[in-house]
Amino acid sequence: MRDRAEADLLERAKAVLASNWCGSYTKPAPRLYPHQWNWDSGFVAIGYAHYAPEKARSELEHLFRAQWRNGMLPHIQFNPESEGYFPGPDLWRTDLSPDLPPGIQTSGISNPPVHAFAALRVHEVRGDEATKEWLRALFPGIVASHRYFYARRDPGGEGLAYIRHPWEAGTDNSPAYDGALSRIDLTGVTLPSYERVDLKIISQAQRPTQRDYDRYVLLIELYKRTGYDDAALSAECPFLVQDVLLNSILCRSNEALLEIAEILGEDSGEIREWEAQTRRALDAKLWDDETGLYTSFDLRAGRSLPAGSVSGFIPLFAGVPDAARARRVVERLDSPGFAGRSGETYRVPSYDLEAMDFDSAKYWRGPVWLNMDWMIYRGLRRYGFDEAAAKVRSDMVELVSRHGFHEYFGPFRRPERGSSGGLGSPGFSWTAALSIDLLRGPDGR
Ligand code: 2M8
Repeated sequence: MRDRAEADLLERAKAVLASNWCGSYTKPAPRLYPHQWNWDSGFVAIGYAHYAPEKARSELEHLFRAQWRNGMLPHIQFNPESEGYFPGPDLWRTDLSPDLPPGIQTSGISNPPVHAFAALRVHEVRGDEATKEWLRALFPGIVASHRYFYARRDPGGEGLAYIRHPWEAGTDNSPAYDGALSRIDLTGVTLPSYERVDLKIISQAQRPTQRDYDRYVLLIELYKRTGYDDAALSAECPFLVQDVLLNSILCRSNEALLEIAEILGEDSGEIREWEAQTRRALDAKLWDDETGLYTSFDLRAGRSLPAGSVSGFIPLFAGVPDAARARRVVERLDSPGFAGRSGETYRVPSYDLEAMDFDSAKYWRGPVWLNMDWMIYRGLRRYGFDEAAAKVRSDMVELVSRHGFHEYFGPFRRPERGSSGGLGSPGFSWTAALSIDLLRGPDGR
């Protein structure tokens, strides 16, 4: 902890988590997201590790109750007592799947598997017997969730899992997906009628468009028609993307699982194979030499998606690039597209500022997200880019000190160039939790 101001910030971050705590897990935001979200909970557990270990443990225990029989960890576990979110269980109808666990309502897609590195971080911070026993109990579920990606989402056996919905990567309306989504033809399609509850809470200027939502809903209709059958969806789903963010996180979590297996004295043969294969495939297939950034691959079109998303920096967090390639990635981070021409932006905008489809207010099309910053910060430290890491850290601290723990932030320091300040929901859990980790350290990889 560096000074008094940071100590105050820490207390304010804890207050955000306290008010979003739901008894056994933490909702991502007070009104906008009233259920339990998968990758949010992983990040949140990291924050609790520093001062409320029982909550850190409960967060992931509660999440894994919703794990499907095929190993998939759904992206939302619905709280039957909470209303006011679309799409809810009535649209998802995951009871049509034979894999849904009894008595639980969930969505029918997954999320980036952050849980192994999150659980390892909790163990690193605590280092006690209770945490080790908790890790032991979580281990088989986490392994099964990785196995699901390899068994059901990698039909070519490449070591790269595909997403079948933008919500699975969590970077929902990133311009990177526009081309792939535009192939979902809406003409003549009758969708169930629905109401965008999000727009009652947050301005349309900061949320995905109606057309985006129509496509999101259409994909869910397709899943229901197949009874959530992954083999059928591999053949039929118009949106199949080997996502660079999800696979980088899978890769970092494989690495963490190897460490956990070692701590627990568990067998790690299968994990070792996943780890090596995904690391190699990411570096070979998802590297874009022209732009010096990693990017996702559109399996339906058989080509790479445009490389301009903040997700392209996350391979650093997983230690994927060699030293020379890592230097190129950092050059890109310092380029006008991500750093601005005269330091007018906060690190790191979610999309290239100089791209046509950049939008400084619209969710994953430009604003800064602190979970991305946290992973990039740790990635930079891992490679020894300490100065670049320090810049990311000080921008993170400045953003939350000035504006509070928002869901995302306008990337500009001053409003003349575009959006500036806190955006989306205030009181956002992962922003608070990862700020706690950043402020409390100790710094690790
Ligand atoms: C956002 O996504 C949800 C759908 O899952 C939404 O817009 O309703 C994304 O930012 C996602 O990454 C995040 O996990 C979720 C909850 O914070 O909100």
